[in-house]
Amino acid sequence: MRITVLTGAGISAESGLATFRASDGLWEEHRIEDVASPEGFVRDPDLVHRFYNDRRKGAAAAQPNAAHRALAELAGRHDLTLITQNVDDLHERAGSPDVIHMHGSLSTALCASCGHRWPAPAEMSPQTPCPSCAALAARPDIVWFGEMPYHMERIWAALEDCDLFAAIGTSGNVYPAAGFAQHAGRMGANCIELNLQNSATSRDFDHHIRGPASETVPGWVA
Ligand code: BV8
Repeated sequence: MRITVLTGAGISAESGLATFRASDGLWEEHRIEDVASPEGFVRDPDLVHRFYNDRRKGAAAAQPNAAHRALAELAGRHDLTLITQNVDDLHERAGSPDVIHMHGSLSTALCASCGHRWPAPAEMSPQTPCPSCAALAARPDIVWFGEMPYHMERIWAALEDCDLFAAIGTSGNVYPAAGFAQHAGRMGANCIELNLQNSATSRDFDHHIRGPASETVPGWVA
């Protein structure tokens, strides 16, 4: 059976990483849309680097939970495509072999001048030079609002080919990810939503499993 899974911030909540909704979309009284945006980066690159340095530190201190581990184990038994909206590396550290980070990753830095990518240092700043072209144009390798998510061709193919689509811990507020269940369902997939509560797109799913991911995901993959 071909399975495509999409995860959101809710799968990392029990690892101690705040979700966007839980933080009321705020970080240090800044609206996340203002920080996680190209305009926000141009306006105040130091603030945006601090925001991601903070999250990079939090992610490094967090541990994968039973939900991350259950998905890693599932990859060993089924044809699984794992797509995440999350920028942490908890899926990789739980053992998932191939994680599609559609919104980028805290683990890499990107040079806005030459496009070079390299392992992100713990602390980035506007003074972080690109190791390839030496320009002071380093940015977090994150997809901000208004930017094109990564790996979309591969993602559309996985949505169109799968027999089962599962969304775990996502509020269904951000597109194009929020439209994935509808797309997969139209192409014949059975869609299941694992979440604490209803999301903005619960109507797009055939089944709903309610509860914390660290309990529901291991039960679902068993
Ligand atoms: C694009 C990286 C086009 C940053 C992120 C109007 C209509 C439709 C679309 C738009 C529109 N206006 C603008 C748009 C487009 C926009 C968008 O969708 N805006 C929204 C606000 C309306 N989208 C974009 O800009 C995207 N790009 O459209 O590009 C384009 C086309 C061509 C060329 C160029 C461009 C890019 C969006 C990416 C933004 N970057 N992340 C960072 O992380 O710092 S988004 C970020 O927020 C996350 O990645 C994630 O996607 C989103 C948060 O969502 P969730 O992961 O769902 O987290 P949330 O906190 O919301 O929910 C947590 C859930 O977990 C809840 O349901 C909760 O119940 C559950 N939960 C909690 N605890 C648990 C749990 N579940 C289980 N167990 C638990 N323990």
